[in-house]
Amino acid sequence: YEQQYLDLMRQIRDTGDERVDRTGVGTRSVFGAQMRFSLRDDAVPLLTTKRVYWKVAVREMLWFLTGNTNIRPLVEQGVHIWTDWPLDKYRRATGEEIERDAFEARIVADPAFAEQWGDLGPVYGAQWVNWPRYEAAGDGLYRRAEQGHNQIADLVEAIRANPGSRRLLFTGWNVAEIAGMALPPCHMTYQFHVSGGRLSGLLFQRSADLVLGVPFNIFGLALITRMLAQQCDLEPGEIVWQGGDVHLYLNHAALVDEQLSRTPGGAPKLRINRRPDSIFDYRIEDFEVTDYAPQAHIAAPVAV
Ligand code: THF
Repeated sequence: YEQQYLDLMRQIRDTGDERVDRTGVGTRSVFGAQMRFSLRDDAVPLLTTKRVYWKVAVREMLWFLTGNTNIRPLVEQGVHIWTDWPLDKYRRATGEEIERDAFEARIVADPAFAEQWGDLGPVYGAQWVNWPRYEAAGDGLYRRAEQGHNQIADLVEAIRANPGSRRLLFTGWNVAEIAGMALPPCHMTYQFHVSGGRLSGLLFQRSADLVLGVPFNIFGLALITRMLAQQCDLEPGEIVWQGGDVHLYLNHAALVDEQLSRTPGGAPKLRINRRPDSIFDYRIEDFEVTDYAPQAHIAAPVAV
């Protein structure tokens, strides 16, 4: 299964268009790519040609499901993958050349500081579980309702009630709120499909950093599909990852060569050791990865 990822990586390295991107780092990219992975028998698409910190991806997914959009709960758990955006904003706004570690320490120590500087705007979680809903307030006016749409809760209900539906999806792409987001959603739309008692998941990702983001995003897709299947008493089927602009950052070139020189091995498995009462009640200890013996981690800089 991992060969699909490595083939895509090689294809972009060898044939991708070189273009200037938003971050100024520069990328090579192809437009439109698909990968499919089976989830049968607890199989999980975790790369073995480098270590992927899967618990970081689980913690991120559980954070999305809380609806929280502040990095504070992530940083408290030692998850640093969202720190660079608030840090960049803070540095620009204040001119203070604060180190990343010091910034994170302040986020954890000072709730008011975290509230002011740690929020990413209405990104993933906010849209997934609390998409703004408006109610009539008379005179043709509308006001924002206290409680928004919970797309995830609605999805669980919809899969249970109407598994043949072609509308089993949720999305983070809220056009009206994109301007307020630190970053518009990359992994933006998830769709699900039930066939023969098995639940499959598909992700459309508009922009895909193949080295850093995609290994997390395909694992995340497998994870949410497994959680939904468990909640809906279905067996896991397969996942389909669909990318729009799929790219390699030019400053990752040497790391890409290193990864492509490695041979994948093993068949990691994901076990969920408890069946929580709802999709919102999973905890990090519920997840276990076995048969995972990856090659060394490859550290790569993130383009902000
Ligand atoms: N921006 C860019 N340029 N790439 C991305 O992958 C990305 N994301 C999210 C938003 N913007 C992005 C942030 N997600 C890492 C992983 C996921 C991220 C951001 C960063 C990362 O640095 N991973 C390292 C270290 C992990 C760790 O130390 O825990 C890794 O090697 O995996 C795509 O969703």
